[in-house]
Amino acid sequence: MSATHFTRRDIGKLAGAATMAASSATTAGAQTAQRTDVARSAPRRFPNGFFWGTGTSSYQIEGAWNEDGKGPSIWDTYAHTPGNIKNGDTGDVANDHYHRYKEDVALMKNFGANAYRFSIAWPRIFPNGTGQPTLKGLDFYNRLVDELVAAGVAPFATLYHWELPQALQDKGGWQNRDTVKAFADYASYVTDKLSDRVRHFFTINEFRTFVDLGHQVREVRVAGGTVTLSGAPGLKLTPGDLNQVRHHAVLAHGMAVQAIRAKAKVGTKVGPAEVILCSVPLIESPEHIKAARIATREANAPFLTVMLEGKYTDAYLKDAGKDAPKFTDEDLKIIASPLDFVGINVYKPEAYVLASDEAPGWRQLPYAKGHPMLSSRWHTMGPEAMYWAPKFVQSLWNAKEIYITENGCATQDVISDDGRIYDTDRIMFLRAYLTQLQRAAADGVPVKGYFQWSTMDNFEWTSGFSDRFGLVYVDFKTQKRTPKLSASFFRETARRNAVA
Ligand code: GBH
Repeated sequence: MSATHFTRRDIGKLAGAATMAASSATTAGAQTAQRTDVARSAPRRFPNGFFWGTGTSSYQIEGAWNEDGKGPSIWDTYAHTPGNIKNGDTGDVANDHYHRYKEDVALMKNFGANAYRFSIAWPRIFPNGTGQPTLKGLDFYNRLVDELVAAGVAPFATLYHWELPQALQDKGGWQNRDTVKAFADYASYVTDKLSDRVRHFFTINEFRTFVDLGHQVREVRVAGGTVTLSGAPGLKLTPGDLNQVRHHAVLAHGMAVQAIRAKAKVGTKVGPAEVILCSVPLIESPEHIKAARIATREANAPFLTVMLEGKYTDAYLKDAGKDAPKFTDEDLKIIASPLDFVGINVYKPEAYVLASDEAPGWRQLPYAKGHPMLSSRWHTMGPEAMYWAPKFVQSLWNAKEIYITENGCATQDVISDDGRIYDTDRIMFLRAYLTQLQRAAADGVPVKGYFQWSTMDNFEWTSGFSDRFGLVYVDFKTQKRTPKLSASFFRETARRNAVA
C-alpha cells in the first residue's frame, strides 16, 4: 500500500497494526513469532509521572504584536528591519495564537500531551520593560493557563524567550546592569499572578543563543563546514563587552530565581532552560567519557557551569584574560541560587570527542562530510547527545531533577494527495533521540519530562516560516492546522509512556 492511500482510519490504527497481525496469524508458530516482535519493542519505558509536552515561544506564535497595549520588543524591531529575516517574514501575525489559543490547546490535548511549555512576552506585560503593567496582556496568559488546566495539560512558563522590551534596549539592553533588576521585577510580578496555576517556571531560554547570536555572530561547525548564525538585537560587541552581557544574563537568572521564590506559592519549581553544549564520546570507554565530561563542563563555563558551581572556571577566566567579565563574589552567590531542576535544550552534539594526551585533554573531531543533517542548516544529527547531556548534568552537578526543555527538528513538509503530511524524518529523529533519553532514565538519571519542539510550525527566527518544526502543520495563509504523522507518533509514545 502506498503512503498516499492511507485513510484517516488507517492512520489511527497504525499503532495497533502489529497486534492485529499477530491475532490474524493462523499457525501457533507464526503467532508466537509475531507476539515476540511486539513484546520486544515494548519495554523502553519512562518513569511514572513523566511529563510529555511540546513547546513554543511567544514571538514565534502569538502575533498580535501591537495589540492590547503591548510594547515593541527587540525582535519586532529586528524583524521589521529589511534583510534580517528570510523572505522578509515577521512575527506580526505568525500563528495568530493570541486569538486562536483555544484551538491550539485542543490540538495538544488531541495528540496526548500532558504538559505545555510556552513563554510570556515581557513587553506584553510591561510595555516599557518597567513601570506600569498592562492588565490586558496579563489577561491573555490568564486565559491561556485556565484553558490548559481545564484540558489537563500542565502549564510550564518561560519568562524570557528573547523578547527584550525595545525601551530597555534603548537604554543599553543586556549591556546595562539595570536590565537585570528590571527582569527580576517582571519575574516577581508574573509569578505573583500565575503561580497559583503554573507550578514550573523557566527563567531564561537559551542564554547562549540570545547572548552570543544577538551580540556577535556565532560560527557553528556542521558536516562539511561551518554556518554563521545571528539574531536580535544584531550587535557586534567586543569580546569584553560580550562577556559582560553573558554575566548579566546569568545574574538576571539568579535574581529572578530569588524573586520567584519570594513571591510564588509554596511548591513552585524554578530552573533555567539552556542549550547545553554537549561533547559526545565517540567511543564509550572510560577515558573518552571522562574527556567528553570535562569538555562539556568547560564549553558551558559562562552559562550552566557558573549557575551550578557558583564560579567561572579557571580556563574560562584565563582564556578571556583582560576581556573577562567584571563581577563580585555576591554576584556569584546570586547566579548560583539553588534550583529545583535543570532544563536543557538538546538538538545536536557540540562535537564528538576523543581523549587526548595533549592539553586540554580532549580532541574535537570534525564531522565527516557525509554525516547526516536535518533540514535546518545548523542541525547535525547526533542522538547520543540525548543520553550524554542529561548524564553529564547529573554527574557534573548532581541536579535534583532534569527536564528536556526542547528537542525536535525542522522538516520540508509536503501535503500529500490525501491531505496528510508524512514526516518520516521527524519520526526517525524523535525515536532515535527518545531511545537515548530512555537509556539515561534507565540509568537512574532523574529526567522528569520531555518537551518536543514544537507544538506547531511557527516563526523560526531568521529562517522565517521556512523551517517547519511542528508536530502540527500550519498553513500561514489560512491559519489552518493539520496534525502531521509525527503527532500520531507522539500520542502513542505519551500514551504508553514508552518509545513508540
Ligand atoms: C531553539 O533555538 C529555540 O529555543 C527555539 O526558539 C527555536 O525555534 C528552536 O530551538 C529551533 O531552532 O549554538 O552551538 O548550539 C535553537 C536555535 C541556536 C540551535 C543555535 C542551534 C546552534 C548551535 N539554535 N544553535 S550551538
